[in-house]
Amino acid sequence: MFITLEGPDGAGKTTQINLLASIAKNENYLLTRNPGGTEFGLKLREILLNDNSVSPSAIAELMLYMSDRAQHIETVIKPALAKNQIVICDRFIDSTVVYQGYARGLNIDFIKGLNDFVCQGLKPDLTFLLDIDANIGFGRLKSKDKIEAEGLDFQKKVRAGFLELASQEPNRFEIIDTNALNELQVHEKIKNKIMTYAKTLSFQQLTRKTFPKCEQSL
Ligand code: Z5A
Repeated sequence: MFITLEGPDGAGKTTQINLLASIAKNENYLLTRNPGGTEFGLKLREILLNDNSVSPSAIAELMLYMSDRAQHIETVIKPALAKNQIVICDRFIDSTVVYQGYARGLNIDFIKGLNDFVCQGLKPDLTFLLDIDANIGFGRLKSKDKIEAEGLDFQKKVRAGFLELASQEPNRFEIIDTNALNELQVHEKIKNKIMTYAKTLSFQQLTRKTFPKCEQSL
């Protein structure tokens, strides 16, 4: 099972990944992130978000996020899924479509095609969209990295982009409105959904093994 957390800046993804770590201890989970889920990715992350001495163009930035993802999938995500681990990733393909596509203005279909190429058929089973009003999310940030420094209008495009993607794939996305929920309330919602989803999956796998001819009706 491959789960991703997405959302505008300040929506609480990092907080939720940390809270999930508390239930992940005894389970077969891997918690990871984009960008920066590998040693190579950490170097790219520094260039992309913190190093103010360089300014990659929008296309160069896109390619760096894709490089980070390619390495991450090959060396971390695929091996973990092959060991039947539940992989939970802080940001993934949707962030690229939203930040480099909807917000920076690069071609969205081209980015989706690049994602398909880099992911080699891998797609999240379930994506939590932590939705937040851009003003509130932006107000929560204590310090701002290079992308967050783009400002409030950029954040508004980001939020609208995520909501648009969620409307295109309602079966994959689970939207959580975090505007009026505290950190633990959001955590409960995420945890419950993951537990329910995991049970449904194991039930389906068991049924497929026992009644293979029923597979199409599942
Ligand atoms: N990016 C991209 O452009 N293209 C791509 O393909 C990918 C990424 C993969 C990653 O930075 C950046 O890379 C990101 C998009 C871009 N944009 N930026 N910057 P990151 O991973 O370091 O940053 P982030 O994912 O945006 O995290 P963040 O900005 O730190 O926000 P967050 O993780 O969503 O929020 P948080 O750190 O958990 O919480 C922020 C504060 O709010 C903190 O004080 C919490 O205690 C508080 N908080 C959290 N939840 C709540 C609730 N429910 N109520 C009240 N207060 C809360």
